[in-house]
Amino acid sequence: MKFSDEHLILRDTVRKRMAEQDIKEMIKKYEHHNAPFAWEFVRAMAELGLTGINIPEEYGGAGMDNRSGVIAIIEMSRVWPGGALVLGVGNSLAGYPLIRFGSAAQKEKYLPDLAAGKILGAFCLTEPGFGSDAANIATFAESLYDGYLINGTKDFITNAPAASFFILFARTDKKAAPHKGISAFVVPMNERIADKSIVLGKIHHKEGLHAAQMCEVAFKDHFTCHCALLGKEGQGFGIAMQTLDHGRNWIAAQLGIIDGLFEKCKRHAENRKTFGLSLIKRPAIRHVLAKLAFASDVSKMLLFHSAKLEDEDKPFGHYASLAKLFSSEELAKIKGEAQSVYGGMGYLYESDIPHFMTAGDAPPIYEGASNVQRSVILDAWIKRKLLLSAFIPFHDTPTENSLELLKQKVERKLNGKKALESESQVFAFAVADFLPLVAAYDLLQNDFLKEWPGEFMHFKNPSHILRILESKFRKEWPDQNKLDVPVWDSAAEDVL
Ligand code: COS
Repeated sequence: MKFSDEHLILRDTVRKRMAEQDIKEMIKKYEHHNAPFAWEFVRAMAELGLTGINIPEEYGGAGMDNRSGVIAIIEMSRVWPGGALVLGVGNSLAGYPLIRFGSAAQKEKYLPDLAAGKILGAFCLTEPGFGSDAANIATFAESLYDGYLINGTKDFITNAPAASFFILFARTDKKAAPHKGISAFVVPMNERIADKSIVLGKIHHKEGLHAAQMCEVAFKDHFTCHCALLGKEGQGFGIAMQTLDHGRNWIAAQLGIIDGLFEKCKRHAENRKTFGLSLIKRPAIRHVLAKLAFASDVSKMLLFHSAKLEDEDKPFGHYASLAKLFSSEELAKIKGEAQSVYGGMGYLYESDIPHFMTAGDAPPIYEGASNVQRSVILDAWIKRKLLLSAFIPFHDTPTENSLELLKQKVERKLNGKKALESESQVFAFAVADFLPLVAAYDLLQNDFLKEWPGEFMHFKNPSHILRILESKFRKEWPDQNKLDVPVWDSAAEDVL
């Protein structure tokens, strides 16, 4: 995978900026509940063109590609995951649908200020009763002769407290099939509207990522003109899904949190001695560093491939899901081990580690929880949109069809249903968790071994990753017996 000089310059520029003293001070100032909104950070990133990185130059943006977008977020997340999320949502969930589906007037109205970091937008899809089940949202936009009257409540809306406009999804046709009756709107927000027909709730007190403030947004007889419609009536669900495909790359880019942990742990291990020996010489500590490096590099392979497919205008959504699922689940699994490298210091805020611990809990949950990603991946695999090599080395019975046989088993178990709706989820989800490894193995052999983007990776020699993947295949090949579903089923019966 080749990167251009522009990509490398961007990475170095963002890395250098994020290391400056004023950013450290901003983290102290804004990374706690009830802090003022981090506009100072938005403006600092705007100076580098990062508030409009994908916005076309004609609207004042940097007009850079999707790989640039994820590189910037990786670099921000390495240092400040909460700040990175403000920019991530601003670009991917608010900027992208306007660039992609907005009318000339809508683009003219919002994109220049968005690119300049003067305003932010927010993405209003989730409702108190509908998160994963997005097709069933209840917010209703009644079509009147001169516009729409909107009623309903959205929740978990990142950047809403600071937003100047909302990308809003509402039902416009109650008779149509759930996903066909949804439309998208771009609804302006200003002080005149606030507290009257659009009511913002209190800022939610989250576990972490405090800078990325989030609240409820209630629409109460809110009138908006026909000109607020984004795309055509009934196209809203497709717009939401395509925006989320794009956004999932940006969330996968929060793999920068793994990089941040790796660097902090490595530095600490080099400086700290126990029992007369530097921690970095201790095998158990070195293994944690290797696990973090593996998690980061494999996540990057999946993510860079996904962003490259998107740059080439090819279907990429299933790779975005693979990248998001793998990076976020690995992060959630491994962050405790990283914290343990720090010992008692890792429990103190002055080490910065707790911010990374709490930030690391969010990626498996937001922008499509891990089970949604598992379902998307399985669906794409079964429908042959996700083509993976049939040959898996070192499988107990290595036949060329082993992956095909696994697919047939999953298909039989799902019996025509999606994994989210099925009663045979445990086995199917275990297979979905395994597929990012298979995809990474394919990518390594077909692309990354030839051109290892060493500037972005921890491993100097990718053949080590190949060996780890092969050993994981041997150990983790999804097998019904290993999962022991009946044991867990009867245990569940016992507790329910
Ligand atoms: N791009 C374009 N269209 C898509 C699509 C995508 N990625 N995914 C689905 N669609 C289309 C399908 O093609 C289908 O259209 P047709 O009937 O015209 O063929 C339609 O949407 C319905 O698809 P599907 O039946 O797969 O939808 P489901 O209701 O089963 O929902 C999931 C699928 C669960 C994947 C979807 O609801 C989802 O992503 N939920 C999570 C939402 C989310 O991420 N929320 C976080 C909000 S941001 S913090």
